[in-house]
Amino acid sequence: MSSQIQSIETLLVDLPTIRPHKLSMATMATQTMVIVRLHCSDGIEGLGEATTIGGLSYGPESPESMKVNIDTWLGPVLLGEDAANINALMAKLSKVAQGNAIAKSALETALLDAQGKRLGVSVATLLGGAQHTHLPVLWTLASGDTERDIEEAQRLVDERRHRDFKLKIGLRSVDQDVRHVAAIKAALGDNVSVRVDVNQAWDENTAVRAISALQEAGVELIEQPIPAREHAGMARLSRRFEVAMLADEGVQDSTDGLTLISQGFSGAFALKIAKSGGPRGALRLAQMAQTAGIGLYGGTMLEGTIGSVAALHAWATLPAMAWGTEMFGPLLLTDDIVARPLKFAEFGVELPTGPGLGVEIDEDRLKEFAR
Ligand code: MUC
Ligand code: MG
Repeated sequence: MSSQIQSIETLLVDLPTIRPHKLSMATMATQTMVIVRLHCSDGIEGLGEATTIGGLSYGPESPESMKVNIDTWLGPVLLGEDAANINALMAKLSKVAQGNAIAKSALETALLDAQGKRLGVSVATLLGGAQHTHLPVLWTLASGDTERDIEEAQRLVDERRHRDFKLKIGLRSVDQDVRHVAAIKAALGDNVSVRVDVNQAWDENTAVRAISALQEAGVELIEQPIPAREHAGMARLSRRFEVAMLADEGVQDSTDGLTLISQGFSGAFALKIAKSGGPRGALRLAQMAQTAGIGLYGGTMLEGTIGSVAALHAWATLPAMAWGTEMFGPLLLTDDIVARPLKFAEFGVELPTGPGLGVEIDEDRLKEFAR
């Protein structure tokens, strides 16, 4: 029996963060997500999430523009179509809309969730099958205060919640940043991994100076030190240093992946379903990375539970990722809009079992936080 897409609802949801989250381009006190509810003629609902960071400061889509674009352009072309044919539906979306990767990712997630529920299988099963049910998760230290970051990290290590930490730098001077990172690494010791994310804040000369000092301090991974478009620069930095480079904003999808690989980049790619227009696009990039010997990292746009779970189903289908994942988004928020929160323990998270995403909305909470 076929099922048609009947209606697509979008809601802006604002959730406060547990503390200010300071990135080089924005300080977050709330996270805004666009929640997609896709209703099908067989009574099945698919859930999706479109989330970015800091309004328009991270990328060209804002929460408000994603809602308008789904309501006006993307959603209407799916109405009345066969809900089960995700290939055909996503091809239709690429035809009517350039870009808009995050909005497309939310719709693809909702289609996968609905189809999984229809067949009684998890999204990971739809994507070929999970190879893991527990995935490692790091934590980002971004309070802006060195002592507070050290206390936060030590508590999380003691609780066995996280043992890998990413530090957000690039807002202050290189000397201040290096002192901050080195103090944290020295305090936490050799049993934890310390990485930095510069979010494109440096030019290449500054990056060379800073990375030498960070390598000396024991940092293990340098994420997006220079602007996203500077693929050749990223390739040069990856060859110059022993410490590994991680491409994030510079590798949105497999097209960017191909450019970086052909320029001689080595290191790792941060996969994000939001950057690649959905879980399937992120897996296409992962396959290219594996072919080229590039390490994998499961990245987040600081999504809430729905978006994080969608990514986890995709990452679970891959071989163990060299750099783990950062799917901690729900833990950065004071509240949640789902009935059963994700289980974070033993330095990682458990993959929900489905059907579909395996996530259920808490309607009261959703009402409370919907704009
Ligand atoms: C980014 O650029 O990686 C991921 C973790 C975090 O704290 O910020 C994000 C965005
Ligand atoms: Mg990043």
